[in-house]
Amino acid sequence: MNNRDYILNEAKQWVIEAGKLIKSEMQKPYKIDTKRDRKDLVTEIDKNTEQFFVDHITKRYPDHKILGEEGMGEEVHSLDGTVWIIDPIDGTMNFVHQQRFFAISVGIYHDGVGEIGLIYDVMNDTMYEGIKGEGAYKDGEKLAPIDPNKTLSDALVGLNNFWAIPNRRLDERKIHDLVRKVKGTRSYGSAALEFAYIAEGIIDAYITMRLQPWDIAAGKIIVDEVGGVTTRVDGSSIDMLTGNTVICSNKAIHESLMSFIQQK
Ligand code: 2AM
Ligand code: CA
Ligand code: CA
Ligand code: CA
Repeated sequence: MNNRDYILNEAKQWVIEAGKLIKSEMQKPYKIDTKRDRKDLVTEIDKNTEQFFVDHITKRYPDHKILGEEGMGEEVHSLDGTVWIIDPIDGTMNFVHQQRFFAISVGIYHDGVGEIGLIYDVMNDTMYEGIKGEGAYKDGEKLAPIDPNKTLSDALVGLNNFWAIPNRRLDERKIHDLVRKVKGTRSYGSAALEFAYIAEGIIDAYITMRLQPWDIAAGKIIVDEVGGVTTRVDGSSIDMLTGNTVICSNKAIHESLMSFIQQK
């Protein structure tokens, strides 16, 4: 991507502007709908924010493609060319119920390679960014590599609540064992922020059974830049066009988590 710095600066400006829009729209009444079930929320602010990005990107970069959670971009069937993978509000449940702990997530991929990742914690006005080959930053300060020596028993691990419920992918007794083994678990309700916290080194792993490309796209780029690993739970590569299981952590914890899940 030859004009990467230019795109980075523009993308960052749009993200900050979108954050301001969200902050002002959330002061007024807004419509809340459900998607798959009563726990899966979407608001008109999610949609308006995605539309904001689509309007800016298509005007400035008509040949770029946009894959967004709320479907305001076009259908994307390949990662050829430049693709913006956008979650306008990651953590909509937090947004609606808590008015905090949500993020804008923007990953920019070129021919399938993650070049720029932005995760913006709107209410804290905190910008995490990852630039392939250059590093990861929090509010402009370079983030240190994550601790490669930390092991599972020392780890604070992000988990989602459905781990507590019997599910077809995994025997929940394994999770009980995992919870016993690790140092602690956390459930933040925003996948993007869990990735950002791993990059920052304030949690050590994130494991979840189903995320979409827009939940992962920016986070993977940021975590890559501090030496973390993000794959599906069987160790295979993330597919940025479909749903994925996800493990994200340093290499050592990643291996422990994979064998924990695979053991009979
Ligand atoms: P969202 O808020 O953008 O929907 C916590 O539930 C995390 O999982 C959030 O990052 C949320 O993203 C994501 N998630 C993915 N699929 C979801 C679903 N079907 N219902 C609720 N959250 C989902
Ligand atoms: Ca959603
Ligand atoms: Ca999301
Ligand atoms: Ca979302």
